[in-house]
Amino acid sequence: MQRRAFLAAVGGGSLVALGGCTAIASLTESHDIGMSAHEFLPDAYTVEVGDTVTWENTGSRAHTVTAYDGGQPEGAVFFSTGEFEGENAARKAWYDDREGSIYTGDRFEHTFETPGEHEYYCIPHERGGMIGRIVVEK
Ligand SMILES: [Cu+2]
Repeated sequence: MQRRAFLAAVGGGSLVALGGCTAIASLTESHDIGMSAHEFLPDAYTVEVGDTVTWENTGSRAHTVTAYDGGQPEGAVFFSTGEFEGENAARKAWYDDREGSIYTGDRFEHTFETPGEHEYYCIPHERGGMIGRIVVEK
């Protein structure tokens, strides 16, 4: 009786361990959008309402993900690294203190609840064309 209970516990333990490995493996591969030195990869990405998009800085320079206030569908929630209230606040914080920057290996995620096109950019590399778009379908 006791031996059987012990074996059952060991069996359960290895299942948990395997589950842990799987979780770690998927964590390292689970971004949707990467970032090179001056681009979002890919720069256009389509999801469905309620989906969460994960960005990861896969490059070596600091970047931001900053929504354009004027580039969102009606009623959409503003999104940005640093979780600012709006684009002006995000820009000011970045120019003042580099707030909102994400560095190599850092991630940012946002859940899109409003259908339509969401335009965003990286504050330091906007002029270099680091601009992206999330298309949210119903
Ligand atoms: Cu950038």
